[in-house]
Amino acid sequence: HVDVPEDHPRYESLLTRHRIEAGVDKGITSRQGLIAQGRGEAFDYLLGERTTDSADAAERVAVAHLLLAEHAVLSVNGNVAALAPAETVELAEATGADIEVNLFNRTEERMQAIADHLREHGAREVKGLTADARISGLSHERGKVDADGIYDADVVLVPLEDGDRAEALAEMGKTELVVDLNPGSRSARAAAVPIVDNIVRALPNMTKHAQELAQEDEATLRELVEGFDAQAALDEAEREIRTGTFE
Ligand code: PTJ
Repeated sequence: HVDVPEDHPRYESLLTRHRIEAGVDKGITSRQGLIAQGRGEAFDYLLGERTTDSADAAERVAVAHLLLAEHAVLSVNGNVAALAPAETVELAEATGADIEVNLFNRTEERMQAIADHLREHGAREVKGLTADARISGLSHERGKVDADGIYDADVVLVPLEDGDRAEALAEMGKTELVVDLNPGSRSARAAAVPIVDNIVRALPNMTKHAQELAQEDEATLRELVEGFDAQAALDEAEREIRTGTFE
């Protein structure tokens, strides 16, 4: 139970914080996830806790990638599972992507708890538990993935990812879509499409774009993808942070 007054200026942020706490209690989120959330909140505050125009544009391009993919996978960690389980399932349905649990601090208990949690929120198939392939360039535990999941994917959405793993996935030649509130993070810089937005806003907005873009032909989607400039998106996010007015 949460008692957050709806007129509190940080209402959404306090609710989000509570979801992460509940995730830790349920064995879904790691304790490090609490620290990651705090970092994210600081950037979100500086961005005005809204989806900027440039983040919205990046979300639309990311969806075009997911729709054009041979095999798209949405990677889920302990923070994403706690914050937006149903929203993850909805985006997967809208784009035909697979869902794979992929943890930075992998434990079998947390893998299982997250897979169960996603199924409770409507996921039909959850990958990640087989762990019969490796991301090259990472230590054993950190590199575990499914052969018919992330290993095989051409396009991967990795929200709130650790920098080393984001770089290793990019080096494997995958088109990486990263959601990260810090435009200076190595993950955001390694991405083909950096999305500087809160995961709780990014996922539903991407599903909305997917519903629109599903009507478009392949040429239109390719044009969207080719017109995107990752560096310009990062620069724009930085500019928003520097010039924002804070409440
Ligand atoms: O569940 P696991 O074991 O896979 O671990 C997940 C965490 C997030 C703990 C792990 O990947 C980690 O330690 O990540 P980092 O290195 O702290 O990076 C997380 C990044 O996500 C930081 O740049 C944060 O600013 C950003 N971030 C945090 N919360 C959000 C966010 N970005 C978008 N939305 C958020 N809600």
